[in-house]
Amino acid sequence: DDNLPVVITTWGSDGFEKATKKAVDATLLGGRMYGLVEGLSTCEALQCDTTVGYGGSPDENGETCLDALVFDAEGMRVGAVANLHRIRDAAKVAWGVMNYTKHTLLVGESATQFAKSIGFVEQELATNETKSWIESWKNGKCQPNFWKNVSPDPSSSCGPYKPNPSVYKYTSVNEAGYLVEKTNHDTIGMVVLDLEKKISAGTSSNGARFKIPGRVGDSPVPGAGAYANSFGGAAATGDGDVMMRFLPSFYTVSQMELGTKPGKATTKAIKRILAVYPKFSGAVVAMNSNGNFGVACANINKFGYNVAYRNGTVFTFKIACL
Ligand code: SD4
Repeated sequence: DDNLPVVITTWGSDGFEKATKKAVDATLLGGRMYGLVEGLSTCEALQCDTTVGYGGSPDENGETCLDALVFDAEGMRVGAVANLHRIRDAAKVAWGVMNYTKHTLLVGESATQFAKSIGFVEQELATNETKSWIESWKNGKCQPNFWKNVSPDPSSSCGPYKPNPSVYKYTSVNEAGYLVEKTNHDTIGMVVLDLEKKISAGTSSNGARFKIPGRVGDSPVPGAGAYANSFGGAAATGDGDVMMRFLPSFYTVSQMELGTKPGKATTKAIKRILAVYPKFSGAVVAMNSNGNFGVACANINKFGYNVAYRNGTVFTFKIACL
């Protein structure tokens, strides 16, 4: 097929587009896993919308930690890292977990030690920007932290903290009780179909702003952030604390396996979540082994995604959400 490889990714802004194109080029050179990892790494290096890679989503302590997942449908080989500290290349470390271990998911400081053992170098993930965010956020002191769902202690002069709405444009509270930042763009989720019509899928993310330290999102969880098998692949973005309760990527791929078209499969996956959490915000992108793709989203004002082909074209679509 002259169009192969084909790559689909979440979010329609510049860095994500570049990552999508890079994934196609790298897949041509080195196959679907190389393409996937190079694509995800491109977003990490470009700090796509500051939601991928270093310099984004500081936790309560001001530290940025990374989540990533890589999934090869061939042989169902999977590697992931969660809450990775001080290492910028989360997708490559996830690939290392897949290639060099029999494990699937490594977490926290231990994931950092593993990364160092295979040659990655520790670097600070905070930037002047994230330091200023955390300072502004702390200035909303003595108010409830929405991630904690607790009341403030009026006698305390500092935390638990709350984001400063005027700074961060937080506009609503989602069904799980968390603040939703309507203007934010998120996680890169990617599905690659290579020259042999084999599929890889994966994610890279720095998670959620001002999260409780140790929080892990959906992105590194197989079946939640991404999933792939010989029938198709899917990847998700959005409110990971809610999404990981529904395994939307697994659900979407399972639907495609039953013969459902990608668009319908993603819609069903999103609707299952909306049935319980009507204000949930997120999206699923999917592609089947024929190269047909589909996308569904909820409560995002025009969700963007990218599709890139072998001839170098990248299409960025914006769609209305449920
Ligand atoms: C997470 N799903 O950590 C990721 C990030 C994201 O909206 O896409 N946030 O929850």
